[in-house]
Amino acid sequence: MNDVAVSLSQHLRAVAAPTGDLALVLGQLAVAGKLVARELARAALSGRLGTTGGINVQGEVVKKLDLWANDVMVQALEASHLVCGMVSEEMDEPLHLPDRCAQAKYVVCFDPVDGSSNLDVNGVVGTIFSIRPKQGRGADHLKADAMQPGSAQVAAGYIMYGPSTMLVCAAGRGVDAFTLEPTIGEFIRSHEKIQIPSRGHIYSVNEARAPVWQPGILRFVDYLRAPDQATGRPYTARYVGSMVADLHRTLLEGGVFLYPAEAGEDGKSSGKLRLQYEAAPMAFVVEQAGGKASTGSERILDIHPTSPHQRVPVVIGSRDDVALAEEFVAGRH
Ligand code: FBP
Repeated sequence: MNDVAVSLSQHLRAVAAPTGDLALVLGQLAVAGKLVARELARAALSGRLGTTGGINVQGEVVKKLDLWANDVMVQALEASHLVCGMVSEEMDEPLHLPDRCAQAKYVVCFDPVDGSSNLDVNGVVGTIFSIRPKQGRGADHLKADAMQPGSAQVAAGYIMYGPSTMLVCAAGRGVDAFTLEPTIGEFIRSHEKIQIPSRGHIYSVNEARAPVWQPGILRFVDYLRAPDQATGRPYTARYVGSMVADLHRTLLEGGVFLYPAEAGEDGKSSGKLRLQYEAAPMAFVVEQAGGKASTGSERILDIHPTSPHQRVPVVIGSRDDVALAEEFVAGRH
């Protein structure tokens, strides 16, 4: 442990001054994270693994823990009295809390359990969150507030449920990570002002989808795999299948994580990952750590969403690696 243990709440008091409202909302997200971590640790014993049998608005099979964690997030954010709207992967429509509107300051978009395909195999999963300021009043404004571009975020991050539970957060003054100290139930700062290396040696992508990748991405990944000592190639490959886990490694060690656009009938022409509660919050974190986050041709934080569950292609990570990917997508390399 660091010689001076800095707790999350202490850190948030400093970064989220003067009102402390943002600190309160982030504190509630931390509480939700602790509850989800506890439930994950015993889900195989408490019968919470497996599916509900339902299909969500994305057409995906819903896991019991997806819904359970969604309820925990909603309750924790409601209890802050500072959130008047929520967008979640597990809720078809944005949730509006009219009775909170008067004093509320924020709209929160979140993915309660990211990497759900890892849940039943005891793999690493995460929770992703994105906080935008409330601009207007009433239900009509909620949609507009929830549709603000990523550049409007005031804070974003994720909670990773791995060998340790870690909360990684950016609130405008760099990126810090907090590890849950289970014996005291407190998030303690373990990584301060994280800076992503400008270039890495790892690429992370589901290569089984290569046949439907757009040509520029195919050539880029081929380039990374080609041996050339002078340019530090070949890169090696790592893919957990949970964006939180793959992004966290990329943040600490550098390199590039991709979920590109795809061609063809069943191809995911806009990629798979959702802008408001997967791509934009991760882009906010990575840019605050000195990295770059693109669709392959456009800065993710500049995209104005047209729907709460909109998907975007994702190329994110070390500045030089992502810039190179954009060169390949543009056909300049
Ligand atoms: P969920 O939020 O439904 O889990 O979907 C997102 C995700 O699991 C990401 O975490 C991950 O990067 C990607 O989908 C994996 O997709 P694929 O299985 O197609 O590689």
